Amino acid sequence: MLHVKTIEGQLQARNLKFTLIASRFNDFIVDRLIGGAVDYLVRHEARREDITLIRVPGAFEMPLVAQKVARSGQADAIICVGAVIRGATPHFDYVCSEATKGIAHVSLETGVPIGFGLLTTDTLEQSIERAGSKAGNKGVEAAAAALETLRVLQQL
Ligand code: INI
Repeated sequence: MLHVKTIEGQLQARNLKFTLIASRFNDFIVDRLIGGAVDYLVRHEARREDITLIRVPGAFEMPLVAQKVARSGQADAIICVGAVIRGATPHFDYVCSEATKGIAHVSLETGVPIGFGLLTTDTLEQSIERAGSKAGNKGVEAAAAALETLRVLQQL
């Protein structure tokens, strides 16, 4: 292991404010992602009253709402959770692409870290696997990434 000055984020969420942005589309999957994210933050000492949940219709609407939250200063970090599942038409590709690009753009434009917990899967089964079953819970991963990134940014 190289001995160099290393900056890394401590996973301590005390006194931090988080906003979760969650889509209603595929809500039975998304509810599991929300549960995972909230559970992670609370286990890392966030207070429940410091976690706000905003519901949006679908993944496409996430970037605009994230932009308003980020610009308002009401959240130290944002976590987007949703599920886009491929159907018979190209609609899936447009929704995924715009949601992903938009969320990345908002984070870069505002400097607010955004955990990306948007499932983009070919099948319903793949989404279920990533929402608290055999492939983990993407909501937990997104909350962890948002917290760690915020803690890194605070040191730069
Ligand atoms: N939105 C999702 O979040 N997941 C999906 O799987 C999905 N599909 O498949 O259509 C979806 N579409 C809705 C879209 O995000 C917008 O809410 C809608 O187009 C209205 O603007």
